[in-house]
Amino acid sequence: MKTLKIAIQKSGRLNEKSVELLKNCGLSFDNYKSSLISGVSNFPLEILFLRDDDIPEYVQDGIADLGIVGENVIQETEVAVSYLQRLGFGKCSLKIAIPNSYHLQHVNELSGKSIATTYPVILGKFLKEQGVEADIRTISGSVEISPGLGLSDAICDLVSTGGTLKSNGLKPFCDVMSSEAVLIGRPGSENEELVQELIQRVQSVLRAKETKYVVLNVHKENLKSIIALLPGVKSPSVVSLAEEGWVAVHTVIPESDFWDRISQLKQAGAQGIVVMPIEKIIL
Ligand code: PRT
Ligand code: ZN
Repeated sequence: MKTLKIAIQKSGRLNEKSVELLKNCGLSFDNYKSSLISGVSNFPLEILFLRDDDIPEYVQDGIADLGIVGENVIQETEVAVSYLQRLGFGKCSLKIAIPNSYHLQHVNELSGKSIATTYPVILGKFLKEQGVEADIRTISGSVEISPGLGLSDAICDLVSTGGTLKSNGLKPFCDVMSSEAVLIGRPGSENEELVQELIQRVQSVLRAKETKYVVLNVHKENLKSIIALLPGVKSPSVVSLAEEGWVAVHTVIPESDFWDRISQLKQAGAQGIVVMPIEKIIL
């Protein structure tokens, strides 16, 4: 059987979460910072540790079967890879930002202005779509200091908290794209079965992350209204308690509206609510 290869970032913002995801998939491997490749002992898989910029091409060219990388890098490198799964981490937006002293209202007003970026391909497409003719200045890093140095009027860079823009006297002007880490693959991979097995493991970990396991006690007279509030994978399990008239309800609740649901449950008579993380959900 062929050994699959997955490329992940060697160091940087996506490394830790990528390693954590693979470990949560039950894969056992050493994560030595010095090595470029690591074998997985309990799955036919090798992990390649690379610079994120190289990952899309490695996958496109078949050097790796799979990769974990930000959408921004995929779009910028313009490679032919398929998105297999959005991973929910590394979230950020590519934004055009302008100095605080500028009072621009509409994207059109960027015409004739210079914009420094490390994303000339994505920015070029965006400006074309908007019908804006601006001067794109491609630089290799520290984009945020370029207006201050007089190198450009505006910048186009990734933003997550907005702190970098703020501390450089810049403000967001418009969104170019939003991005998160994605699992990518190559259409028609020779080892489709193993790829599918890995995707299923990844999806079961992601599903589990989106939900919490909840156990609560309720008097039988309130059980109906509690059940009406619960989604569950199917229906909740109801277990009798030693105390007459009381039951324990076991269920899963989506992380997204968790606190709202808990307060509704309390109002409906739930007591002794215990919340636990879920490791995997296999459908
Ligand atoms: O060495 P290698 O080439 O592998 O890494 P890198 O330095 O190119 O990338 P790295 O590790 O910085 O980022 C990897 C990926 O993380 C990016 O491609 C994005 O998909 C994602 N990501 C998420 C971010 C950010 N958030 C982010 N905030 N990448 C970069 N930033 C930078 C941004 O460029 C700016 O300098 O953080 C600064 C802004 O952050 P805030 O929080 O101040 O807004
Ligand atoms: Zn990079």
